[in-house]
Amino acid sequence: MSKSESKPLVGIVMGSRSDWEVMRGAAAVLKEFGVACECRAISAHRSPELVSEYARSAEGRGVEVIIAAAGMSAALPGVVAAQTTLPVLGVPLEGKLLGGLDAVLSMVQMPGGVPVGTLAVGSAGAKNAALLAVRILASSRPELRERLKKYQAEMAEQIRAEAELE
Ligand code: RP5
Repeated sequence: MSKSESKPLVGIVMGSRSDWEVMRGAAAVLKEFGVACECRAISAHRSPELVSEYARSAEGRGVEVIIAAAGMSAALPGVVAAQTTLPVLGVPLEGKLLGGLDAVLSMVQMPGGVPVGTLAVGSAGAKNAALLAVRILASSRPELRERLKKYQAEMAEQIRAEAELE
């Protein structure tokens, strides 16, 4: 991917601006890979029309993958997935009561026919959603595939270098 390509290929949406602290981690990973993204706080419950507008227009703007994060009664990924054929990656976020289990249960109970690929809760999920988005994009972009291989190799090398505890 050339550094000059600035058209957003990934859309990151979240249910509230309060989710940005975690989800900026996804944007950071995409930046590391030179993948442009657009980030929006839109709520399935508080602004349903805005979510529809977003989901229905994303493909036309050139977006290829949508990452959708939400906490509590986490409807956003499913509502987005219902209105697009783009792959939707769901990131459950921690709420105040159940540590994110509530959001996990919302996302993994999508009815057949409306797929949402659900990641881990919180910052690990945000990071992995971005990496999974890069893997999806890499299927038709060999340069991204090479960057992913380098990323994995460097990660393993860092673990090897720090493996010894005593
Ligand atoms: C969800 O409710 C959002 O995704 C957020 O995680 C949670 C709380 O939102 P705020 O009350 O902080 O706006 O819809």
